[in-house]
Amino acid sequence: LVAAVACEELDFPPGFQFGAASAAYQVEGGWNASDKAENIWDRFVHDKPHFVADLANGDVACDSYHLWRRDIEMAAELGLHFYRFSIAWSRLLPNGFADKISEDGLNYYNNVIDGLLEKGIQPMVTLYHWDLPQSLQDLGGWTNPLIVDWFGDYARVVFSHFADRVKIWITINEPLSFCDGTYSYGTNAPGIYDPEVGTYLCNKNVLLAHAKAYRIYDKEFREMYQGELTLANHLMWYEPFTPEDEELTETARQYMVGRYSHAVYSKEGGWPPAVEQVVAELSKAKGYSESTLPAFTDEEIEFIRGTFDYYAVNHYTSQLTRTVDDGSPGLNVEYEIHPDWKPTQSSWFYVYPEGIRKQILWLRERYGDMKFIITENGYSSSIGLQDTERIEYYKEYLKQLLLGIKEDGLNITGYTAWTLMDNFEWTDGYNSRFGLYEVDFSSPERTRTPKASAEFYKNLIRHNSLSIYDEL
Ligand code: GBH
Repeated sequence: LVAAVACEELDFPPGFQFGAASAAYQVEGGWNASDKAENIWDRFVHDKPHFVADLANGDVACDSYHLWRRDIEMAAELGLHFYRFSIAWSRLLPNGFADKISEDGLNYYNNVIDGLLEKGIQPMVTLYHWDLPQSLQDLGGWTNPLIVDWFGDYARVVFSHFADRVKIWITINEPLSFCDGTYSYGTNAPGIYDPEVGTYLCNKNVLLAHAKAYRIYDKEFREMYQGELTLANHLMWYEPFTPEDEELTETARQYMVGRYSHAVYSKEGGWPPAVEQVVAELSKAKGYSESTLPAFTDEEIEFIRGTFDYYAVNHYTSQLTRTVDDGSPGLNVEYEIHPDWKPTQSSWFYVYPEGIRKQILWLRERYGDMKFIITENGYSSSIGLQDTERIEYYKEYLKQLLLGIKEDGLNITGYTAWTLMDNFEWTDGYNSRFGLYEVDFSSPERTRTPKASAEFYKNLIRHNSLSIYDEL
């Protein structure tokens, strides 16, 4: 009896959905195939190759542009309920604008979508995973407010061609990673360092662009297709170093997560007050005449507020936050790693399973009860098929999600492993590997081989339970 109870505790709720994810630039290759136009990652890796480890690039990557049949076969081997992939804007709309739709682009994504559905796998589609058409970057990219309409037009093209078969959508993946990554750190394409102004222009336009796509779907497609949309946020959980650090830790969370969530998910909308305060203080100290965080009008606040059907959680890791009270303006926090947290192959990434549960509880507390889908979670290792550490990682993080579901009553309905196969890990090139399948990047065939974790994931899905692993 005891064993039976213990077993049940490790079951996922009936109907829980498991998937795996990828992103266009990281897997497709075919960077100039047919009429595909250049995007900001193509430009970045060709013009500034030293930004990427080993001068690697995604020109060929996993060659999924040609090998998509094998990708679908892998998804089927794993028994995935859904496969999350992204559409390359510049493959579908070579001009960036909706004036010209690529036939080959349409065919490619139709093939992937239909191929998945034939195997009973639901497509989950991301509209934007960081690969802006270069032509739009040349007009200012995410800092130009017109991008709200450009993105809306792109979204409408995508919906009108694919929304009959795609029911679950992510408009924009991790604005934190590409707004802050580009403008605050200069390490993301297009690598323009402008932390005081650029980052916040990007923030505002991203939120409006997301809302635009959502409103277009609402008005023109929802009645017919009944899909679900939101944006996906990268959530790094912040844990206070000591109880005295709690207050500033909360500000850090608002800066990191609230900046991309409050406008969409909170009752009142707009920027989180703590973020307004931090940026206003900093701007004043730097001599700007007003805050460099662009204000929202009342109409904009209403336009963005409530544009979600679920919350998309991309979570990998946590950090400790420690107050440095040196009286300087802005957010006086230092970020550290707990000595017990195990490192991974990625410099930013340490293992702290409890963080994922705490992060989602925080979201529910701030924004109310809603449906959560884990849209990315996974482990970074070096090359190798015997990836026991990845299996450990999945078990531990999934166990925390089960605790969140069963003990806290969190409404988590799905989980997405990042990633189906090893791929181009942005500025880490091909050194950090997150795949369930290994990819041989030295072979022209880009041979894919299941790792031990693929077998683990397959069994987990088949049993809908972690109970098959007695060592838990
Ligand atoms: C996600 O980003 C992405 O959605 C996905 O494309 C990516 O492959 C996956 O996770 C794994 O990284 O090296 O100090 O400049 C997760 C958040 C944002 C973490 C960018 C690494 C670079 C930090 N990532 N960040 S640094």
